[in-house]
Amino acid sequence: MGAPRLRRILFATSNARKVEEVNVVLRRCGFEAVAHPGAPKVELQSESLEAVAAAAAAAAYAFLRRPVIVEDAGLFVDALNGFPGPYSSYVYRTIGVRGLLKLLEGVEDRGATFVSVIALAYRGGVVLFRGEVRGAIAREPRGSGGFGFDPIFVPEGSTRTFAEMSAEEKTELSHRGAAARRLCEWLREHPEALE
Ligand code: ITT
Repeated sequence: MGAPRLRRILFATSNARKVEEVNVVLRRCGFEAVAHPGAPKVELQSESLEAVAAAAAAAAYAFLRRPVIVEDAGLFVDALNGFPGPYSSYVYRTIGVRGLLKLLEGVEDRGATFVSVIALAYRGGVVLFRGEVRGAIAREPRGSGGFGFDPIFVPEGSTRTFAEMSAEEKTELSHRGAAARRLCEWLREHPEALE
């Protein structure tokens, strides 16, 4: 007997790491996300991750005509009043990890929250799943795993950065893992959504 078949769901993203992490959770509950980087990327300019993810998912669904998930994530730093938050992708591409550390030079309050919002668009509309993790911004980058700001984020209860963890360990603790677990519960209750 082979392994039970996983039900596939399209994931409109250009970030292969996101797919890998979401799949750590989805595979356990009988689903598998498949990257679909070809869907048009509609990036609403908004301070709400929910609004960005929902608009992107609706646009991807209109294009693909198949159930699809989109994720929007951000790092909210307490001492910077939540910056870069919804602008994390842009900030990462412009000033990067080093630039963010520079903004926090001499700052004692290292608290931060990573937030993930997964939007599922299907025939019945758009459903949102949110996950968060509290943590601290390290004084310097450590580790080579993960992506983005992983080398400087130490989740609460750990001494290691996300970049010092395997994808499985990170997902156990991460914002994305939490959002994916919510998606998973919902899919179990609404299997017809993927038809
Ligand atoms: P998409 O194609 O899915 O949009 P993206 O990488 O541009 O991929 P986002 O728009 O959600 O993703 O950007 C969020 C940014 O926040 C991302 O570029 C990272 O710099 C950072 N980020 C989000 N989640 C992260 C995580 O788990 N670890 C480290 N950095 C993360």
